[in-house]
Formats: sequence, C-alpha cells, structure tokens
Amino acid sequence: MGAVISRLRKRLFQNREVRILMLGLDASGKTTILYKLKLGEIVMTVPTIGFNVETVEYKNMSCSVWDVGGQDKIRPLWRHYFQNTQGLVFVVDSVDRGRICEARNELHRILSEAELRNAAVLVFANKQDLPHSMTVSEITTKLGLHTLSQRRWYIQGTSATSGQGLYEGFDWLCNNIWLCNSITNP
Ligand code: G3D
Ligand code: MG
Repeated sequence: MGAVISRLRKRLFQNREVRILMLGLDASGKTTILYKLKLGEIVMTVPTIGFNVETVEYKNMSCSVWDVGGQDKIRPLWRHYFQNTQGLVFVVDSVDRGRICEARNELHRILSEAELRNAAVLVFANKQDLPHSMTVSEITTKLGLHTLSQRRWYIQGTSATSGQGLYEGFDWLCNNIWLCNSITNP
C-alpha cells in the first residue's frame, strides 16, 4: 500500500497546480483519508463561526477538506474555496443509511455552484469494510449520480482505514483533471 500511495502522490502532483476539495457529511472518513495519504502537514482552521477546514499543501497541490450539512449560515463562505477547483472528492459513509438523503442533497447543492461547473467529481463510497454497508451501485442510485449529465464523475468503493480503493479513485481523478487541463490549456 505504501508504494501504491507514493506512486499516486507522484502522479497527482507532477508539474501542475491542482486544487482539490474533499467534502462530505461529518464522520464519513475525510480526515482518515487525508492521514492515509500522508501528503504533508494537515493544518486545521477553526474560525469563530465554526467552519472547520483542514488543508494540506503538497508540492503544487492544495486540498481543502470540510464537513458539509446543516450549515446554511456559512454557505456563502464556501465560494472562497470553490474558485479554481479542478477536482471534487465527495465522501459518503456507506453504512449511514439514515443520512444518505442528506448527503445527496448536499452533493447536488454543491454541484450547482457555478465555480464547480468544470470540476471532475469523485465519490468515495467509504467504509465498505463494515458489515451491511450499502453497495456502490445502491449509493450511485441514492445519490442520483446518473442524473449528472455532462459531468465527469466516478464512484469508488473504499475503506479509508486500510487504504483500499483510494488509489483507484484518485487515479481516475488525476487522469480526468489532466484531461480537462489539456482541453482548456492545450
Ligand atoms: P470525517 O473527517 O469525515 O468527519 P473521520 O471522518 O475521518 O474522522 O472518520 C470518522 C470515523 O470513521 C473514525 O472513527 C474513523 O476511524 C472511521 N472510519 C473512517 N473511514 C473508515 C473506513 O473506511 N472503515 C471503517 N471501519 N471506519 C472508518 P472513530 O472511531 O475514530 O470516530
Ligand atoms: Mg474530519
């Protein structure tokens, strides 16, 4: 797994500026993913309004991570992070059937933001190692991913604690970010 992750880091961050957002409901596994990737120091910002953002700067990559859900007051602040985002990683807890609808609503709300129009979307159906987790295809349907027309999206089952699936997912993301960059900056 270590070699795979180091290969992934090389691929993701060669020669280009990449801005990635990783979002999801709380406890879906975002922080665990960050630590698994070991991209560098994780900086936590906790402004008074209660908007916790973790950021990692790694070479020419910046990754901002935060929890979404039930935070209407701070939504206007999101825009600051949305600008120039090439990749969105949306993390879902595959066991949390009670909040899959909320996850869907948040995802679609985020995707309606103009600044994210061109961002490639990677969904991690996380915690696949746990019994009774929803399958990738069930989550695809429940999130309404098939309704995302004209959007590059991909869903990957993962277990952030073991690292399983993370490489495959990010591999898709960086291929699609590159594809997009080479179309817009030939
Ligand atoms: P968040 O940053 O999205 O809020 P965290 O979520 O990364 O803090 O993870 C929340 C809890 O889920 C953590 O457990 C973490 O270990 C666990 N977790 C994350 N990913 C997986 C996974 O793929 N499989 C399993 N089994 N657990 C996972 P604790 O107990 O520390 O709260
Ligand atoms: Mg967290």
